[in-house]
Amino acid sequence: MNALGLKTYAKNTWCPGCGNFAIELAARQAFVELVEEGRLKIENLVILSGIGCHAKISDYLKVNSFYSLHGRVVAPATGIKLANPELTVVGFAGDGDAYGEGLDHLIFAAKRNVGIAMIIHNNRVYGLTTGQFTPTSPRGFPGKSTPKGSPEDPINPIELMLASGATFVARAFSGDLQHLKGIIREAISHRGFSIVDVLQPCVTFFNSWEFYSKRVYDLQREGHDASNWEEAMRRAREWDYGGEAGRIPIGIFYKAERPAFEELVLRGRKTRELPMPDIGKVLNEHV
Ligand SMILES: Cc1ncc(C[n+]2csc(CCOP(=O)(O)OP(=O)(O)O)c2C)c(N)n1
Ligand code: SF4
Ligand SMILES: [Mg+2]
Repeated sequence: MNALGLKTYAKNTWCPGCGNFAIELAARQAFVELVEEGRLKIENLVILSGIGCHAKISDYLKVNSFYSLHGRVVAPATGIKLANPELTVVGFAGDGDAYGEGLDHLIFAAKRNVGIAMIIHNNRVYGLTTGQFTPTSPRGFPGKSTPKGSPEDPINPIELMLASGATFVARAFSGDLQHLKGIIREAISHRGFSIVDVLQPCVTFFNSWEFYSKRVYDLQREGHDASNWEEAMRRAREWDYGGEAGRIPIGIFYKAERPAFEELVLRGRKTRELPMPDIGKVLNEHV
């Protein structure tokens, strides 16, 4: 299999220079490598996306896909994983999508350790709806809905995911393709819930290429111990997603082994082997 084989014929409408291109390419290369290594069956892969510029990845990748609603990637991803735990389920979501509208789903998936990988296209802006602020926009961000500058401080999704019990928490930068691909591979291969916050410049509404390029450094190259939760939290606090920054860590903050939600719920059984209620009877009794 080659990476070009996983491209569709859909016309790509992302703006030239958008960080989404690198995320799509890195994911496609990661899928192909995992297939070639015998660690993934392409027919068992399901991707999901929300609504936004990022979501067009479902149009561009020739794999099983589900185009969901804004903020609703995690819920159907969880349902798909529970319905057939043999599937590899990868959700692609925007920052407005995952950290705003759908935040509660994300927190509960982390808490439960549902076996899905979430890749967040974090451009820190609503791209598709032309430039409103999101939960990760810095204070003072002059978006369309905040022309005088957002008065709010951003949330730090790395801290939030660590506090929610996520067993794989990473950050990548779409300006470092090889590193991003490696992190996506690790996230997909992880047992349980994994999240990768990808710093993705939106060249049209929040061009952060230079800001990130000058500041990112690789946690793993600096010997970070990803099994140490307290140390992960300390590294997460090196940058708060504000406008000012010294260095910005990328790589795996935290990784732990815990049984996945579907293993605990299904206990080795396939969903179709579980006793199913007679839906007609239930409806007749309650409607
Ligand atoms: C339930 C719902 N709320 C709001 C919208 C309108 N809407 C569509 S895309 C979008 C913003 C997308 O931003 P983000 O999730 O950050 O994705 P990006 O476009 O930046 O990739 C919004 C608010 C919608 N389609 N559905
Ligand atoms: S508006 Fe921003 S996020 Fe959307 S395609 Fe253009 S550069 Fe990318
Ligand atoms: Mg966005």
